[in-house]
Amino acid sequence: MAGQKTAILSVYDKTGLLDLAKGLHDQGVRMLASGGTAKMIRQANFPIEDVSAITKAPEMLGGRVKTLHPAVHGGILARNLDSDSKDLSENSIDKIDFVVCNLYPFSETVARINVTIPEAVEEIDIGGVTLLRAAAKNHARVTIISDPKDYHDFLTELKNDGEVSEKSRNVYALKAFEQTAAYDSAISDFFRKKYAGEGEQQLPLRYGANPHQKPATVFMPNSQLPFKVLCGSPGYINLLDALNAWPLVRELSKALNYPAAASFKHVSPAGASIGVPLSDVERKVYMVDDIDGIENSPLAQAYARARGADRMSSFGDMIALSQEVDVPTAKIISREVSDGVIAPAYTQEALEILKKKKGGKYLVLQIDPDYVPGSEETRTVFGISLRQHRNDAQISPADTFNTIMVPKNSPPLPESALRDLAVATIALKYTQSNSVCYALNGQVIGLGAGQQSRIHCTRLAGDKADNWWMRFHSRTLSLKWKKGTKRPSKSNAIDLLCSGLVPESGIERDDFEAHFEEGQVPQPFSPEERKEWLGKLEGVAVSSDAFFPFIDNVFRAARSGVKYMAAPTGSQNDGAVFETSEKLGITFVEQHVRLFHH
Ligand code: 93A
Repeated sequence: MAGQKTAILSVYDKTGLLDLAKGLHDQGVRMLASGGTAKMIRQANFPIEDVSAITKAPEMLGGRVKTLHPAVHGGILARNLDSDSKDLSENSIDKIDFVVCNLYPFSETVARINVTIPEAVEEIDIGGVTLLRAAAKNHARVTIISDPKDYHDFLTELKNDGEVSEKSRNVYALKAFEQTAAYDSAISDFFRKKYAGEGEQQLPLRYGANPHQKPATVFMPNSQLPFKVLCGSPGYINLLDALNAWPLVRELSKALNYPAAASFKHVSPAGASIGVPLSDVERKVYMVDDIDGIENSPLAQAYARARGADRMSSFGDMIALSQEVDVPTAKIISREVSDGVIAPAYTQEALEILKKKKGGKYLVLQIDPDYVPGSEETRTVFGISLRQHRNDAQISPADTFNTIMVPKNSPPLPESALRDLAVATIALKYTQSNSVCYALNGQVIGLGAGQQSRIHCTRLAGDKADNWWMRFHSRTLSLKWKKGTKRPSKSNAIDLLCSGLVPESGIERDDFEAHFEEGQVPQPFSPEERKEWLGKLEGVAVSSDAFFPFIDNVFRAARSGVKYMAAPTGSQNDGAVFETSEKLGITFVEQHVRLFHH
């Protein structure tokens, strides 16, 4: 029939098929279909031809080849070009106008428990994917219907207008492309689990964020994982920590040309530092005064500082180290409560030490130091995908902190301030927002993470910096521990003392006293003692991941010895913030890049 349109139908899900066949028949469309599809339509007494009517070849290989034929794909892919028409007529092929197809249920099949590989293989649709893809490719002329939900609108349009509009064809083509993409990723997901060596391209995890969140896995779609598991087995949160902590230390080390370390908990740093040499007092405060060889290991000193910044938060940490891990660093790690470590390399001896930790279950990851992630990152939240350009903003002590807002005509910042602002700012880049960080001596001394209010961040970080400094007070340094007191118990008692929370009575008081030698329980700090000692904290640098909306932040920072502040600008109160900083003797630097991180 001249001008008659032709449709190919090949559907696994036969929902709505007879209504569709009726509609197409009513519109005078010639219908061709694969075996089961044709059978159902024929039984309903609509005129239908088998695909073999045009291919002149039977379905074969038990259905593996049904529609794969030039008579089908030539008819679908031909454009309205003379050369294409010539090719078709020389091969006696008719153009196809509509393709209706949906695929074998691969995902449903592999979701079954104990599905075998041969069973899964049989559900890999080849001809259907080819129909979808060919028709979608030629959507300039061909309509591809891949979802039974679209039958109604498709038929309505055909009935009313006698054809399908370009706009509809575009939308249907997009849907078909999305379907083949999802189908292929379901197939590769299945075979990645079966064939990719464990730990190479994928790794099953015990569970996700919580024990009931199973199954859980880590994988790379197109390449090997950039890390190896040398000991233990990583958990989901371990990896979230490691994959934030590693880029932090790599960046810190590159920016400041020092070995760097970070101690992570719940996807924020508890501490981060470069390997500035430790003084004797610092070694004592950080509980590393008995580590042999630490003075010759900048990496060990970096970790001592990162771990020592906030020992309470670092309890059970995930550690990142920028360089090959040596024995002094491994020795510090070996006696702390910690979950795991990620580093580019380990000396044999250091690795042996770490492998003995936690009864052989300590997590040791080796990261490829040359691995660079792609520029885009995608995550799914509540079933919805979000994609963004990775935060590859560069923070450098030489370039990031040059715009001094106050005091006017201020000389360039000293090296130490640039270093500390860089440490604080790079730490924030990998901290859950809102975040504010205080740094001194090349290390984080107080970090406030994940607070919805900026002032709460500034206070939290400031209180941590104060607590850190109270640990340097002679009273804290000369505590007389009862023999056998464990390191975490010492940290807890020190934290109570330094935070001004020493219990006065009751069983909490008994518990506190139990850590000290007879008659050596420390006196709490009086408000005057605290004020006097905190007054000696000076030269501190503060960075913020976004602007300070109110001057209260400056007031709070000034109370913890802050001399340098860096933050993005853009608040209505910028002027007041600068003015307040100047009055309090603080140099305020504009840091041009907002650094929210989630
Ligand atoms: O095994 S296949 O990949 N080989 C083919 O040539 C082929 N053509 C269509 N499967 C093929 N199909 C699929 O058959 C379609 O995607 C559809 O899911 C199914 C419809 O088969 P039937 O019409 O026999 O029920």
